[in-house]
Amino acid sequence: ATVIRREDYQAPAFWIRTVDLTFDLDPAKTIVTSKLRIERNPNAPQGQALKLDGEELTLLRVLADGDSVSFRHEPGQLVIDNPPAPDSFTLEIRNAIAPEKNSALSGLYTSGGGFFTQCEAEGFRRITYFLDRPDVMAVFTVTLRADKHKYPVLLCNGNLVEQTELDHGRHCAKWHDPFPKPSYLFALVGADLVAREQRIRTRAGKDHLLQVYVRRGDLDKTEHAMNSLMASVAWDEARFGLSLDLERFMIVAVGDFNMGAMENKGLNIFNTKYVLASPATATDQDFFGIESVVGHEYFHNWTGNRITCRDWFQLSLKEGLTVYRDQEFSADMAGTPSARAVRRIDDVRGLRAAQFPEDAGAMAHPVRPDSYVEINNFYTATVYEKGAEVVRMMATLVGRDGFRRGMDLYFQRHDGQAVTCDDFAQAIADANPGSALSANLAQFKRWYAQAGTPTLHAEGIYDAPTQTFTLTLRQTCAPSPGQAEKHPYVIPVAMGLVDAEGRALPLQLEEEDAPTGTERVLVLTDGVQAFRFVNIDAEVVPSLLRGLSAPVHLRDGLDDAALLQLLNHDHDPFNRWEAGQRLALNRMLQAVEHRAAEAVLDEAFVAAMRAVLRHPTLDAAFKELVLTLPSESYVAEQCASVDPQRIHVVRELMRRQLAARLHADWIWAWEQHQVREGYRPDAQQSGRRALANLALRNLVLHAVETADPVWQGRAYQRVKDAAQMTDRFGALEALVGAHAQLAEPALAHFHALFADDALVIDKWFSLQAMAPEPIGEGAGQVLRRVKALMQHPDFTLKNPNRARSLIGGFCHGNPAAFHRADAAGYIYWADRVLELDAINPQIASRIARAMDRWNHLAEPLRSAAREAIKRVAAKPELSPDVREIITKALE
Ligand code: HT7
Ligand code: ZN
Repeated sequence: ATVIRREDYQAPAFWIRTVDLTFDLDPAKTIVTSKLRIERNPNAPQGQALKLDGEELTLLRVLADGDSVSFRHEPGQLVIDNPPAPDSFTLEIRNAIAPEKNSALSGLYTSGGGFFTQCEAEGFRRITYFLDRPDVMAVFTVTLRADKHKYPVLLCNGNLVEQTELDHGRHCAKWHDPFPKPSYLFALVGADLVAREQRIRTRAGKDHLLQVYVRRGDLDKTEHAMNSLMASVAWDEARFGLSLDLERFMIVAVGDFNMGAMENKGLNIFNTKYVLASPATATDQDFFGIESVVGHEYFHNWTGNRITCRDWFQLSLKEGLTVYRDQEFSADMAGTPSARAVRRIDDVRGLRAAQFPEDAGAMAHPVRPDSYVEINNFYTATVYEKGAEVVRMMATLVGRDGFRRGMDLYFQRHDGQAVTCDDFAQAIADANPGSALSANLAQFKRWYAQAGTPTLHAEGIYDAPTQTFTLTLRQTCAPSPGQAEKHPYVIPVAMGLVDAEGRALPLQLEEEDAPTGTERVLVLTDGVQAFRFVNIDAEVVPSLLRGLSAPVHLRDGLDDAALLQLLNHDHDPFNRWEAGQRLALNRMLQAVEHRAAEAVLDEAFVAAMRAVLRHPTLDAAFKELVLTLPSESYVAEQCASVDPQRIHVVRELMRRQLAARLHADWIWAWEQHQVREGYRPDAQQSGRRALANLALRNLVLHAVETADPVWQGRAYQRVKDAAQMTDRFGALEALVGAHAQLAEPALAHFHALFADDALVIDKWFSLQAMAPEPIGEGAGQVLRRVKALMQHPDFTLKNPNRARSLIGGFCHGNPAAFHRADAAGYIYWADRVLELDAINPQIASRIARAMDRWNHLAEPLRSAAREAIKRVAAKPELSPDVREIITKALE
């Protein structure tokens, strides 16, 4: 396999300034004619051949300045050794492609009878020969020709400049995008679609047309996507002064799509999952996902499109920054400080569930990777979510206004360019001279260069006679693949000190004249540093790393009493939640370690949970987060040698105890949190529904234990007659999660109700794939069901959403059912990876990553896992995507 290295970057020998493309669209044979205006790059070594990228193309003709020119093929490239001598020349290429055969969904492909494209990262080379790299930016003019009856809508980036009728029932549309762009932002759509339209006038006083295109019959599910788009436009203007730069901004939904959505200039293409929603078919979480992905793709218009990446190693330049922006957007949309905290907790849960394990496993890599084989494998939680944390830390170090100044400078310097992560960090620092960021910029940038999650060790000592509290902070970071030694990071530690009465103490370091408030950010730059707080008149508990101010593990040694104090009193809601999770986690880890048969929960913990649940002022959404036990995979991450079965048993037993011992409280919670007004997917209503659904899960679980039919019957009734999906699906989850007898009829009823709605049927598949394995008897039940579901008429491997729902749900989302001593889960995994790889390597390699952490499994799982990975590795004709993942797993 060819390894691409960051250090080998070279500017291209040629630029492509303009592209004139014509598509004669046909599913079996589309003809692409491309006219490229090419210029030599005077700053590159002269005399180089022109090497255009191309994959799976049938070349029909090549002309240079209208004449034939000699060319040859190298793997993946068309080489013109002697391009015309002038500094600029025109190259005309004609080639054919077969969109209907494109099951990888990269390049031009068909879905639901229409044409769609996906070009990031390297899909454009599957359309025509090109310098398919992000630092080559060209102005595109595109003519689309297709059968009018089958493909009445013909869309491309930019502005529609011409529409004409052609012979033989065909029609033609010509589009021009005035903004130079890299090929990965190219898109076209030719399909039978309808659009929701909205005209807006922005703060900047310009008029724009917003459109959301969907299949006929789905228009009633586009209101939320359109509202989210309008909110995104308004937010980016208000928060960052960034206005929409196009007359027309289009979103198109497609049912076959490899990821969530794609930010093509002016023509975003979305997985239907992130567009279509009605209260009857989508949950609050789905509504939230749409808002966040619509925001994310829209925000890319500036962070990604106007300023793009010099090379793919800089991917986090656009992705980390844009995730940070979408997280801030969602937090602002949530409204209240408490709702903001709920958003942050949710983001941190995602980071810990996906990125921390990645950073500790076979695929660990820096936010700015140093090498790759297949760039598609690097659209990772590290590049996205840890990248966003790196941007968040910069914002913490320079403050909100300072970050805005930095962003302004970034656009002033680099608008229209393809740049690096260094350029971004430099702009933020230069706009904030005197900040902790600019003082430590070179060291701060280790966050881009070093892989692995550092650990922050903290020890606080209170000295009553001198009324001082000395906090000693120390950092370590374990080696990761290829990086044996780590150097200290710059770690912003947001913190406060909380006394037994819950007072937040004024914070004054000994070298300061006066306190600076009750919350501050300490900046750890050395391996070890001590901070001495003065005038501390009582014993305090340090509340550290508030809001997870850095993506690190915290080891502060707080005992139960201290954690209870924070759970009850911390002014920071994030750390309040964190304290509750740590209390639960400690109990789970103890039970896992001591193999206690029952793992009985102590009264102090149960009482603390009850106090939160019954708290008079805390928000329902926050309560739901506190009362949800840490996930099995999060518990696994804390274990040196992982026994997923054992963790599952412990968590299930604890769930049952909380269900039993808080029974009256769950009834109260259920009754108090019913939402009777009309449906709104906002923070307040969704929080109430989330807590009511958690209560129902507990009530049904207890009912099954005690053979009480009432709550099972209530849940079943809800599956039948709930007015919206959040409650209907919540009730179905409660029955399935408790192995209630009524689960089967409920599943059947649910399927019958939504048989025609692909996105709802995806939920139906994934719920069963992720159902808890029954404890004791019945192990293997979930895998048997998953295998049976693969034979279901609704199942297909070709649709990524469907494959992810069932196979991804099982392999990634159900550790106890997947990791089995008889290796049946691993055999299933290997078979599916191989099967999927022949269809869609990107989807196969995502499933392959379910084994990233095999090395941490307890025996006999570890050996069985290695055998399964070796079996995949032994297959000679693996895609580079899967080969890279499997090779790294075995290293
Ligand atoms: N920038 C996009 C990343 C992407 C992608 C999207 C859809 C299909 C395949 C893809 N490969 C890479 C999505 C985003 O981060 O906004
Ligand atoms: Zn993105």
